[in-house]
Amino acid sequence: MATALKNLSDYNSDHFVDIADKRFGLVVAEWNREITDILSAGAYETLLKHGAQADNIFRNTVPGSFELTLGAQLLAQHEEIDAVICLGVVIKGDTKHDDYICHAVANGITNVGLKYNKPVIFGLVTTNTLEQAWDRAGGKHGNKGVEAAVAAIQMLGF
Ligand code: RBF
Repeated sequence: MATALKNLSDYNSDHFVDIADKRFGLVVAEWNREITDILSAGAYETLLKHGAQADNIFRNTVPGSFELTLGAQLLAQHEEIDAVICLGVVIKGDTKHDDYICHAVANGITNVGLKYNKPVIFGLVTTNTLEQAWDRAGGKHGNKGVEAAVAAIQMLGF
């Protein structure tokens, strides 16, 4: 597969903008929480590592990934929030629920970002199996929470 093992977890931070005074919203889905907690920790630690202040990171949970859009909007609407990071895990099942959820979130958070003119990052891990999700939460495909935080920082420097 062309994208095998390609990820942003090995990023180059040389040109990162100063985020010491930036405020971040983290929206984390509680569905598959054992995995989303790891994504969330990865994002949080990455923001701190690159200079964000703990007091400037506002973490909120929503029941499932479908609610990430509203959670993002409730944070993004505040002028003082500079970027929002959405984190969730959607695993394919016997029905098409995953399609509906993923498309809704992709469209929804895109619209929130465009409406408020600020980065709203898509940190939704969408996999066929639980194992593939673990691979993306600190496993062989890195930690997508880390990558989501990196994407937020990169966009703040745009
Ligand atoms: N939320 C997730 O974050 N990940 C899932 O894999 C997931 N699977 C779901 C499967 C079904 C059949 C349903 C009904 C909901 C699922 N949800 C999942 C929850 C969804 O995102 C949302 O929280 C609920 O549908 C309430 O709006």
